Amino acid sequence: MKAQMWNQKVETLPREDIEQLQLERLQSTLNRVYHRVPFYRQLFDEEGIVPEDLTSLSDLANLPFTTKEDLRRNYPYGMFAVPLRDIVRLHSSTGTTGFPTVVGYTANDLRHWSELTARVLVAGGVGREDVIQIAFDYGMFTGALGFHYGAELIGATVIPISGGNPERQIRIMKDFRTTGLLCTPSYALFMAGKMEEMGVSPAELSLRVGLFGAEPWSEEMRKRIEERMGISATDNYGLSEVMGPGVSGECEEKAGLHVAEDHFIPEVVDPETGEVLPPGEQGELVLTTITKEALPLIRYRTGDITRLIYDPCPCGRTHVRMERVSGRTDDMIIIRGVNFFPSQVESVLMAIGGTTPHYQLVVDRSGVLDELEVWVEVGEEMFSDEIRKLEALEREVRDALEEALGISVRVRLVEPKTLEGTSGKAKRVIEMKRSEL
Ligand code: DLL
Repeated sequence: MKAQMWNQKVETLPREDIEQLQLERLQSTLNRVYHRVPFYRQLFDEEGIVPEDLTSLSDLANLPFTTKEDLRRNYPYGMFAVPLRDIVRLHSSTGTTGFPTVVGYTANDLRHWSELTARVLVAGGVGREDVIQIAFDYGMFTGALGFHYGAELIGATVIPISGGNPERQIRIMKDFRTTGLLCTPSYALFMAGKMEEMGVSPAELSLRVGLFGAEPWSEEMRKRIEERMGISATDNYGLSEVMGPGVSGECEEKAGLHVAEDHFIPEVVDPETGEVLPPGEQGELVLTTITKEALPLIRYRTGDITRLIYDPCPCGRTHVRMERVSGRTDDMIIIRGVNFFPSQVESVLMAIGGTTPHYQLVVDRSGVLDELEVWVEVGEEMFSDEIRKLEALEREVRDALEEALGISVRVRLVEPKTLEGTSGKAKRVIEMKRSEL
């Protein structure tokens, strides 16, 4: 069967045509930022670069990066390339460090954004007959409103329920015959648990597909969600600075997320040296926007670790795929010289029975040696069981983690409902001093 696409012509453009389009749009973006954003004018002047220097896509590698720090320094509107009267929407991200960055959109930017979320929604199996429950938080976060307008553009029925109140979410899901759920993967799993508690089986719902994203998650977590909710789940990626959701999303092949290459140019660089890596190598994703009017960004360092897959996708889309994001450069944990991401711990935990999907990593750096303690919530049945069984489970989890990570790990099994999720992004890592443990 032919894959469903929102914009077949653009999504299947031959590579040559994509690259020609990218070059033209990049040249005009460079011109615009040089003449309209003092930050870029100064940066280019310092490096002796004029926009006309860029004559091929490979010249992009010679341009300087833009970082989150640059956005912060120019807070709130310093990086905008249009006057405030042309901005029709603002969003912001608090970020992990709590200092906000502000992002703006012109009317055209919003049209493009809806087009791009429509594409990933259709790729994820959504059509005009669907009833879509958007359980991302509405507000300054880009997740809910970004998908909202794409879903309306398709003609789907939107339930703008926002995050929170899982019992109500499930009741509405049942009564309104929701067919598509949109939220963070951790919240989806949390709701799956609530459904079981409420005695609502997937067969009583009309749910068919789930579009999840906004935080890293593992293949094992996808399987758990699909099984427990009886749906097909796809991964969706984006970031507010660059636009929000819609930057890339999986198709029904579930083997990488197609990047909207007619709007963004992706590169993967070595996070240490900034060198562009050969196709297929893992590194930090760098994105350049080539259609954005309000906040164009040149070579923005996303901090997200992935690789680019240029092999043709069986779905027929020609836009390059990025592998699911394994973590952020600033989320990488280094314990006694061993580097890993929380998502690797998640893969191990999800494969073990008796635990719930809720976990947290507590990193203690106060002693001579850094220690990792993994808190895992135990299922109701298990918790009411004998202590001997709990001890066996604790050993099983510890052995599996030690084998996978190659370091010693302390495991703490915690009572059901200790680590329950919220509708926002899951907080997986806590750095603590020993006195706080
Ligand atoms: O999280 C936009 C979004 C909303 C994407 C809904 C998908 C669905 P921010 O709040 O600015 O924007 O956070 C962006 O979240 O740099 C990644 O580190 C992480 N992230 C987003 N999507 C994924 C994903 C939205 N599918 C930051 N897998 C990004 C892993 C993701 N990490």
